[in-house]
This record gives sequence, structure tokens and C-alpha cells, in this order.
Amino acid sequence: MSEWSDEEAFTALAERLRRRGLDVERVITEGCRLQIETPSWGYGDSGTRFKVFSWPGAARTIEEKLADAALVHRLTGVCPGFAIHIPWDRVSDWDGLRRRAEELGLRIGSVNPNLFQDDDYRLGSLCHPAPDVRRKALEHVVECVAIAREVGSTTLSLWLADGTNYPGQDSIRDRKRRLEETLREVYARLPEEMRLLIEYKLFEPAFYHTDLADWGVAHAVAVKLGPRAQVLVDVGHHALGTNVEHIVAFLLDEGRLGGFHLNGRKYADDDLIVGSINPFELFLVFTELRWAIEDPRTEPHARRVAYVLDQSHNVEPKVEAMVQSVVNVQAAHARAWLVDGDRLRRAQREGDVLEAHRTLLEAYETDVRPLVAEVRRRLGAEPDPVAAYRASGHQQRVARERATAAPGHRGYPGA
Ligand code: PSV
Ligand code: MN
Repeated sequence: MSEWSDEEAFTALAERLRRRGLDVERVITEGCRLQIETPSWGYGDSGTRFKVFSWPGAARTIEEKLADAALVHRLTGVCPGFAIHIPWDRVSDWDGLRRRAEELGLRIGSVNPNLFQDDDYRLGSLCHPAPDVRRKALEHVVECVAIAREVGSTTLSLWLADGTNYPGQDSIRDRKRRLEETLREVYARLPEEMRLLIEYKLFEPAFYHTDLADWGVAHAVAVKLGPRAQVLVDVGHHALGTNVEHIVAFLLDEGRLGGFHLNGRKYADDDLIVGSINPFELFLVFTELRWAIEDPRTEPHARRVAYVLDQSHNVEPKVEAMVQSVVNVQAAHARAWLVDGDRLRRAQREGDVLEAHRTLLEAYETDVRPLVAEVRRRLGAEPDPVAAYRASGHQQRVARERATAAPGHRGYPGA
């Protein structure tokens, strides 16, 4: 038992928080039960463009990925959603997949089309200069809409690798119009209850211009399409120094923040464990979500935001990395609900810059582990999921049982 994970540690922390004037039960309900979807692609082998290292026991099939996701949910109590990527996760019986997920206590979350790994997509997919390639890409997305219906998902999550590598390679304006045209067709085919999340990324694999390069472009396209088109913020997809919490606040206020891809990054789209590099940024992002939830004008929208991990574990154990990410997300999120809102607003009104800043710091610097451990106990999960995972012997068992590796989806398998 870790020093922070028993009930005594919780009682002491709850007492301290009450003395600060906080409503501990509210912090628990709002701050500590956030549901986090895990990605099928984070359980299999993946790598960089230099090398895919195979990890002993990494999931090779959709069945093994589901089993690992179910374990992450059992340990943490907050990860029932499982994001799928098509065609990586293609099965012949979608209804069977839905039922299998349900048997394991899971549900299929966002459905992600893949518009970047076919030879035809060398010059793009939905923005490609050739109408037949655009049509093929469109059909794939439409197929994913049908798959989403069958597996019971209401979220189609779209990321395009489209862009150009050289000035002059294609007309940026024509590509914009092709994008709008093809996405309009996608939108027209969405069932009533389904949302289209549009993800942007600054660069890579295109290195000169990317068709959906930033939140502004994604937002403009979403607004043109209609209210069920929203922006997905992958926290690793910005230029260094970009103020991500500002983007989040703005999109929330516009009712256009559809969801997150959570990961950690130092340089570019590094896909590291969430909160491993910049936990303060994560806390500030969640603080913006809290303000939107506490504001009746934005609350309904803010409560629908999807939280999905989008990580690629290159050198670290897959399941343990996933659990660590969930734990880090929970800590940052719980801290956001420890901010004394009244004190903050008072300081803001009075122009007391440092008092306002210190109000955030006081929450951020609080050790919330006993609080989150208590919530896990109440959910029937493990107070310390990382320790429980390491003690479970799962890693050793799957290393024996899953002896042959499957090729990873990222990077050059033959490098
Ligand atoms: C692209 O880098 C991305 O963030 C998109 O979300 C993809 O779907 C995902 O990674 C998996 O490759
Ligand atoms: Mn992403």
C-alpha cells in the first residue's frame, strides 16, 4: 500500500480541503470521475519512422486489445470507452465486436477512419487533386459512419494527413474547396445522434502546408458544416509555445470543442504519456473545462466533450503506460476542481494579479492522490492502479502467451 492510497490519507486530505472551504463531495463527483477513452492503437506495437520495437506481450489482435483495455478499466474504474481505428481494427462482425466489448464492461467509443496509409493517398485523401481518390476517401469515411452505427458509437473522429511538401505543389485554395465539398458529403450522411470531430495538426506527414493545420481552420470548416461538426484538440498538434488552454476556452465558449486527444509532448507530435512533460498545461486545460461546466451557457456542451488518449508507446510497456496516463489525467483534472473559484474571481475583479495566480497554484500544488484513490475505491477499482498492475503479473503472463509480435502501424516496419 502506498503512503497516499489508504483511507487514512484520504480522511486527512478531506479535512484539510474542508478547512479551505471546499466541498469535497463535489470535488469527488465533478473532479475525479472523468471518463477517459483508451485507443486500440495504444495497445499494439508502434514506433517511430526509424524503428518499431516489439514489446513482449503487446496486443496483436483486436481481441487482445479489448482484453487490455478491459484491464485498464478494471484497474482505474474510469475507462469504459475504447476507440477504434479502421482498417487496423476491421472485423467481419461489427455487432459481435460491440457485444464482446459489452461483455468486458466496455463500449466502443470514437471511430477513426484511416486516410493516410493507402498508396492512393500520396497527394492527399479528401483534398486530393484527383476526383476518384477523393471519392475513395469519402467512401471510406462513409463506411466508418456505418461501422459507428453498428458498434453503437456516436462519434466519428477524423484526422487527415493531407497537405503538400513543396510550394507550388498544389493549389491551397482548391484543396480548401475540395475539403469543404467532401466534408459536406460526410456531414450529410451522419445520423442525427452522431458528431463529426475534426482534428487538426500543424505538420507531419506534410511538411510545407497541412490542409487542416490548426484549430482556426478546423473551426471554420466545422461552422460551415453544421452544429454536429466540432473540433478535436490533440494536445500535441501545435507549434511549441502555443497556448492550448486558450484554444480550449475559446472553442468551449463557441460550443465547438468536440473532444481531446490526450498525450504528452516535448517537441512535436511525440505521443508520450499524458502529463509526463507539462502537467501544469494539462491542469490549465482542465481548469477551462471546469469554468465551462460551471457556466450554464456552456455546461451542456462542455459535458459532451470526449476525452481520448492518443498515445504511441515506443519504448515503454503498453498497458502500464496507459494506466500511468489515466492516473496523470485524473490528478490534473481533480486539481482543476480544487481551485477556489470565489477567491480567484475576487482577485481578478480587484486586479490582484499574483493573488489570482497563487489561487491556481494552491490547487495545482495539492497532492490529490488520496482523493483519487478514494474515488477508485468507491468505484470498485484499485486505489493505486499502477502498483496493482505491476503486482498482477499481467505483463509477464502476456509476454509468455503472446509470443509472436504483429507489425506496428507507425514507422517503417522494415527499418
Ligand atoms: C495523427 O498524428 C493522430 O494524432 C491522429 O489522431 C491519428 O488518427 C492518430 O494520431 C493515430 O495515428
Ligand atoms: Mn490524435
